[in-house]
Amino acid sequence: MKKTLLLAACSFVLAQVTAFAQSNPRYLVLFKDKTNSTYRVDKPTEFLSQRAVDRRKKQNIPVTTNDFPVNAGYLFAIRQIGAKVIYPTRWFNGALVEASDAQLTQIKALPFYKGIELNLPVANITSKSPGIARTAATNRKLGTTEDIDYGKMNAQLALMEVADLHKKGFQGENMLIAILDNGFARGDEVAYFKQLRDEKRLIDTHDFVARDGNIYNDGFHGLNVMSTIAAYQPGTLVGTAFKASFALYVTENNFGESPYEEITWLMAAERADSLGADVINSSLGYTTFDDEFDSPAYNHTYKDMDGKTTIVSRAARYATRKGILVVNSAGNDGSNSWKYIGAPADVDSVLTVGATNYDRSYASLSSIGPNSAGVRKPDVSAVGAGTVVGDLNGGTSSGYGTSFSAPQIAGVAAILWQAFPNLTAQQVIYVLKKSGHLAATPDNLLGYGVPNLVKAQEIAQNEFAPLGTEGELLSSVVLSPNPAQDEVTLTVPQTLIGKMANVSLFAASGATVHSAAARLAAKHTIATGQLASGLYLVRVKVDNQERTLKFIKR
Ligand SMILES: [Ca+2]
Ligand SMILES: [Ca+2]
Repeated sequence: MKKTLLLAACSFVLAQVTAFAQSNPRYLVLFKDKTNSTYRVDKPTEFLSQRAVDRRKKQNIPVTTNDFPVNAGYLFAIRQIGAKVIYPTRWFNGALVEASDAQLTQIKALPFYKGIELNLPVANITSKSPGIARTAATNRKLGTTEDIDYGKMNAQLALMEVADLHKKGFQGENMLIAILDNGFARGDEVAYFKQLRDEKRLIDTHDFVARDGNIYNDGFHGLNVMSTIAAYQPGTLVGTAFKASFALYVTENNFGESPYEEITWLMAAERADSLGADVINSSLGYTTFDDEFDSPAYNHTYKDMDGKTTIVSRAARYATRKGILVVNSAGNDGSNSWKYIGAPADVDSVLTVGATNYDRSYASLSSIGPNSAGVRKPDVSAVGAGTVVGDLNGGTSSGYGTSFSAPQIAGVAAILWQAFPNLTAQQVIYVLKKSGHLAATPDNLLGYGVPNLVKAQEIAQNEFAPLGTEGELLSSVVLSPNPAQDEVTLTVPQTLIGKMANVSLFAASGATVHSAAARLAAKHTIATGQLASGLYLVRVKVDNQERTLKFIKR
């Protein structure tokens, strides 16, 4: 089944598509080493964002030479030959290069040349191919009118008790989620992302396929996917982590399937890492390819689904080792000949998501496990048959596929991690699995089943709460908004809720404006309406630990 986008009713391409002039083949050229690097592991902010460094530090993940950018001299040497360097890759230590046969021969003679991934060229498919059926998403009514707050998304969220964490104030603030997909058409217009745009929570975008600087002129599968996390239109649709920040990357080419898309996935994951993303959602998967790539040389087999073989799975594995929580759709091959999960859903450390019906039963489209090394997959599941998604017209549609169960879980993982910031990404995965409705009897259809956030909080509290010191926990207190008008709110991690704290407000001069002891709730609001304009400091003190946060009063 050649369907990379993991939805059952597929998307069509919205706008005109850029024709890419591409004369020479492209290769993922690998380098022998990173010697003579000007970078040092003890100065990581020279090549990683502070956020990326902090994410590692929090999880005790060392910065290594694998994190170094590739040797700039090697890229220069390739360019000197006349070949075009499209993207370098830190993790694979190489570069995606466009080269003629003659240029390739010269590249192979370079002293640092190690080899070519797959030993074959890859190409960005440029012509229309029948790889993806282009039918509009169907708009089936769900017949549920139970809830008004979450509107049509209520039923899918209620199964996981998402509201419980939302009510406590964990809605994704300050969590950064990268979405790798085929495009986000009208993401810049639809009303259900208005709050996201107004609050400037879209912090990075890139189109790795067309490289045209526009993520809104390609497909809209990414829009549907993102809506299940990010939509905020109470009464109609509200996503699982609607206050999170986002990085949106186009890595999937609508015009067919090729190994090139595994490489764009790698490039996007590296960029998400550099930026400091906490979570990656990928509603994508790779099995067999189209056109000239539909050959044994390129196509994957079930045996390759061991989590270590395909380019995209190795890329996902690197991402998880850097402390990113990678969520991937299981695939929609449950009812056809492929049947099994695709790549990178086969990676053991990736949170692989299957699809259920609304009664938590197995949706027959959902790809099954285990991976070919025998690791149980999927890990967890969510509604993927008739998932309510935001559509191109700003309304809702029903989506079918693990494409739409995975991002719900990505948002759920983000808010759980926000509530328990002392956990590692792999511990968040463990907690989610253990909270699943099939935790006692996991299987290869739905894994541990549909997670439950009430149970997940209990598990996290019981098994992991002692691991974070108050000082570490205080470091994840978030103050918003900044600048402020009438009030500022401190969002407090779950593990500090109920603790006695001393909260003080100081002017920049050091004069105490206000000081009070309080039992911490998830949200602690301080009135600031009466304050003169200027810089202020808020100090939160729990036992002998304290943290000071700044804000500007307008
Ligand atoms: Ca584009
Ligand atoms: Ca494709």
